[in-house]
Amino acid sequence: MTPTLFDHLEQQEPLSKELGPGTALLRGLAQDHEALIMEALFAVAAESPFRHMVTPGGFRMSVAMTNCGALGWVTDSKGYRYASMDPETGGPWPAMPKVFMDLAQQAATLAGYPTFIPDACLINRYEPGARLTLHQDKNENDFAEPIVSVSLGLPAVFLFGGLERSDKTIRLPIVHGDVLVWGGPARLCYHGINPLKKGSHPATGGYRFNLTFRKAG
Ligand code: MD3
Ligand code: FE
Repeated sequence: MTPTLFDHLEQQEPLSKELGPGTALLRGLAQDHEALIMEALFAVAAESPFRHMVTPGGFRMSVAMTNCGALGWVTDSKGYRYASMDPETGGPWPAMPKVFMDLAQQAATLAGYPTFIPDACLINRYEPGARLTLHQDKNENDFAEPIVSVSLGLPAVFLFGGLERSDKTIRLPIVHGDVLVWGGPARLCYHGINPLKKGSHPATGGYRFNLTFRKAG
């Protein structure tokens, strides 16, 4: 059955109890548009290809990344930042597809952030074994702005902690189509993704993709 607007609203309350105020888990919100989203994602990647960035510490990230929108997240020997140009192509990042913007704004509105206008969409591609170790997202200008995260393809275990790296983490299984909104007191919480398990998904093959929408500038 197709989820209704009301279903998504109803699901926010139990999640807020689990992850804290300011958050919302909109299970399956992206599913209705999965074909359009994947088509747009591959069009972005045709223009700005996925690449494994190397951190200032010299580590090659296991997650491959690209971006769309006015700003894109990058890391290199000089640090972590948002940039208006793709360092691989020398040109601007691809425009944010309308289906991305519409989904991000719908999710933000359902979560109580009706004025959210993202200017950056980081696209993460996970292959089996790829992971994101516990970190905070601190490269954006205004932490009052939420982050909207869209998961596609293979399932993952999301780790969600507190404001200190040493705080205890909870494990949240995330599947294709799930949309998470992180704002308010949760915005600066540590989080990560456990190593991806091997598998195959009809929409993405052997990968998991994650879109994170931010107002970075
Ligand atoms: C909780 N991406 O790109 S998205 C990232 O699935 C990132 O690729 C993960 O963490 C992924 O930085 C997780 C969920 C997420 C994003 C931002 C958050 C959770 C967050 C900011 C604060 C708290
Ligand atoms: Fe993050």
